[in-house]
This record gives sequence, C-alpha cells and structure tokens, in this order.
Amino acid sequence: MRSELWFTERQNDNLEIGLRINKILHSEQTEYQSMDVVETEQYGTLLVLDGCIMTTDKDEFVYHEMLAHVGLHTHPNPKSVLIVGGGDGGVIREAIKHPSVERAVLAEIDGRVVEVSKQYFPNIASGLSDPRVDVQITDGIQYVKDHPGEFDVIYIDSTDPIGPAVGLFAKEFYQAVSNALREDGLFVAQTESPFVNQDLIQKVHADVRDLFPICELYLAYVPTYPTGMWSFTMGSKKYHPLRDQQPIRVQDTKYYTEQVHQAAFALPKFVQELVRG
Ligand code: SPD
Repeated sequence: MRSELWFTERQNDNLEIGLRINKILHSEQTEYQSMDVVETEQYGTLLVLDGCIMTTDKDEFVYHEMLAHVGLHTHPNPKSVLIVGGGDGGVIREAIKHPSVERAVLAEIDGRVVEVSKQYFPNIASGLSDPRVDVQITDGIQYVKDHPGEFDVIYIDSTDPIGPAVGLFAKEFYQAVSNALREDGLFVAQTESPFVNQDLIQKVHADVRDLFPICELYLAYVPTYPTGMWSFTMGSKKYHPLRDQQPIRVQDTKYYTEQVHQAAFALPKFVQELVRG
C-alpha cells in the first residue's frame, strides 16, 4: 500500500515543496539544528536540516558538480581547497576528482551531519575518507579567519540563510574569505533561488563586487530545491570563469560539461537585472 506520509518544505507563506515518504530513517536534534533522513519515493534518500531539503541521492549530482567544478575549472592549478559547510561530503567528493588538488579541508560546524551522512549517504560521503581530505568539525567562519592566504579555491556550501548559516552570507565573512585565499584565489557560494531570494542575491552580489575584481553569478537546475532554479556566486581575484575556463579535467560527471560551464553564465533577463551593478 502506498504511504500517505509526506515531507513538506515550507519556503514561505505561499510556497511549499512536497515529497511522498516511504520511511523515516533517522531524526535527531543536534547541538545546532534538527536533522532528518527520510526515504522518498521520487528522489531516494533525503537529508533535511531545520526542515529544509539539503540533498537527495537522486539529484545531488547537479548541485555538487556545479558548485565544485565551475570554480575548479576556472583556476589553472588548484592545489588547496576549503569547503565551509557541506558536511555531507558532496563537494569534497567532486573536488578531489581534480588531479591537481593536494589538500581539501572540510570545515563543518555540526559533526553529526558528517556522521549521519556517512551512514545514510555513502555515495555522497565517499570522498571523506580520502587521504587528501582533512575534516575539521569547527566553526567555518572562525576557521576562515584563522587561515589567511592558504587556499586556491574556497566553497561555501551553506544551509539556508537562517539559523547557523546566517553569518555565511555576510560581507564581513566574504572579506575573511578573501583574506584566506591566495593572491589568485577564488570562491564560490551557493546563493539560493532567483525566484524567491532576490534580496539575498542582490545583497550578496553587491558585497562580493565590492571585495573582488571579478564577481559572476551562474545557474543550475536542482529539482528538489524550491523553484528548481539555483544560483551560485563566484568572487575571484584574478581568473574569470569564462575567459579563463580550463580544459575539462574530470570525466565522471553527470551534469557538468565544458558546454554546461559556459551555458551556466547565460542568465535570464530578470536574473541579469538582479545582479546589474
Ligand atoms: N535550500 C537548499 C539549500 C541547500 C544548500 N546546501 C546543501 C548542502 C548539500 N551539500
């Protein structure tokens, strides 16, 4: 018999996204947030933090590949990478596919996300045991402040801009990110949906433009995120994601290609208007 249990993410008073649940696999309140793992009919196993969809087994590749590979194919020789957040390990898994990457640090505040992801999302978390990976259970904001000039590429794989993640969308944090990058470094942050988070995208873009000579927004399509259209913002000290795009270095992707890299920066007019300086 079909289950009548549904998971519903309420984005705002007017928008919800719903998935039929077969089974609740895990639920807990960690020191920082509520965490649930459920088995859905449509997208397989789903990770939920504070009531928001973080990732699912079946569509995670879009987000993780597009967060990781655009930045790593913009830098000509990325050796040292930092991921702030992203305790499920998806961005790390993609980052270490790049042969030049010698060190990938994960700075995740909530150790329970890492543990539960290893248990329920072995594919997404598969990179966490790689010898190049250093998992630090720590406040990512403090970690960034404490490591000036160390990284070629930094990723901000935050949760939604509520609760523990609010500071990861602040200008002061982007300044600290700039300090933690080498002189030709770049960063990429997940910056939510252009349909529902317009103020946030405008603010992030204005802040990053003030701090970095190159600031570009790009898009990908993640079915389980509200509206599906998802944005990423890159701030770069030297390399431009289109002019300096590197030949493809990884083969085993399901979404990212050289052409998708280019196409991701072709913005619909209403998104262009959001980020116009
Ligand atoms: N509303 C969805 C925002 C999720 C961003 N981070 C997801 C973490 C997956 N590694």
